[in-house]
Amino acid sequence: MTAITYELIKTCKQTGARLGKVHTPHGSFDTPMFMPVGTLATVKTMSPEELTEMNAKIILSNTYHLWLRPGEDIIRDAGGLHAFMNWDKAILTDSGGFQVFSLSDMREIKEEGVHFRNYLNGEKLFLSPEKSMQIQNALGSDIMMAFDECPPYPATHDYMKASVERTSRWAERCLEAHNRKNDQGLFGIIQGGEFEDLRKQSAEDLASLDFPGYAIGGLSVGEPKEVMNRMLEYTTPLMPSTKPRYLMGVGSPDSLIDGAIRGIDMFDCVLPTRIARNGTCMTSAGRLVVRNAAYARDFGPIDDQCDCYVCQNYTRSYIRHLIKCNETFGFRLTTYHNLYFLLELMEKVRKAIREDRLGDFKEAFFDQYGFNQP
Ligand code: PRF
Ligand code: ZN
Repeated sequence: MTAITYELIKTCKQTGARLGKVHTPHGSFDTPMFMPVGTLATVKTMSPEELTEMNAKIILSNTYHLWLRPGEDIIRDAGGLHAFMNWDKAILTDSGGFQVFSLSDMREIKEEGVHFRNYLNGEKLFLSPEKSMQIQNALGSDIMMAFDECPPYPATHDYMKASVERTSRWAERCLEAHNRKNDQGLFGIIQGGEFEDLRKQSAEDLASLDFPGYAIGGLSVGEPKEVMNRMLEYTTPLMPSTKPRYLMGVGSPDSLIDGAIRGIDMFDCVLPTRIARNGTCMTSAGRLVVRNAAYARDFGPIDDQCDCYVCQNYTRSYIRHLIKCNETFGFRLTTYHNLYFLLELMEKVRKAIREDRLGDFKEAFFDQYGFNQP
């Protein structure tokens, strides 16, 4: 039995985008889908009830952070991550590799794994494919990610080739070490940076290992947007069409639409929650920095086209005041709105695919959001 299955419902005649459904042991979700990030077993400032209310069906959490605090043994003894955090829908956990690379400057990559220092206290640590699987098995996420290397941008072809080959060997070790295949699905991660030949090699290596889903990593790491779109166009046709495709760490509204058009089914990003906590909102007319003085006496909603709980009940003026005073409730309101905005955007994208008009939708959305401006 496989824990994760993908059902392709249709492709958009105008763009080729995919409408589908992913089935997990904790419920199904429609794709393309955005996954809110809850690194430390909480989507910062939101309760599970609020996430449910805004129609989130799957959230993401992190192996690395939960390993350090509170430790995977505590979460296993609590009955797994779902029980620990009171979230009964799907959870995806990232493998820890990316977090080690982005949080630690003291690290050494070896064939067996990565040696690095705990970013909290400097203690020496070691993470490997086997260790990542053991932690993710203890957490009990529905979708686990393979332990990979995401090299910084730009990297040389030589470095990237060695890295891709090691990531493929690590992927094989992950499959070997994963011992809850009946109720947890493990996704492989395609790397290769901006090099087509290496993307191809990575995609083929991983496809031969038959994972229940595949991610594209190593993008949105500082490269120009055109490079990301070109790599997606090149890579998604090399991925099995019967499995879900996940673009890691991408969550700006334009990239979600551009990704869906190139055949991506799943996305995650800290962007909506992170910018919310410094007073920035995503709206149908573009980004709005609600903490700006211009909104001091603005008694309208964050987005007059949004029907979320926040936009129905609170004004820009009030939210600005809360955030200027560092009041927690202000961060809750902007976080709620931003997540609602992206989940709603994906709902509109799915409707447009169903009706074969995602290209028209993109055009209209980009005009309104301001992406088509010179
Ligand atoms: N690998 C893993 N997690 C990730 C990435 C990756 O390449 C990215 C790159 N955008 C975000 N999160 N394991
Ligand atoms: Zn709203």
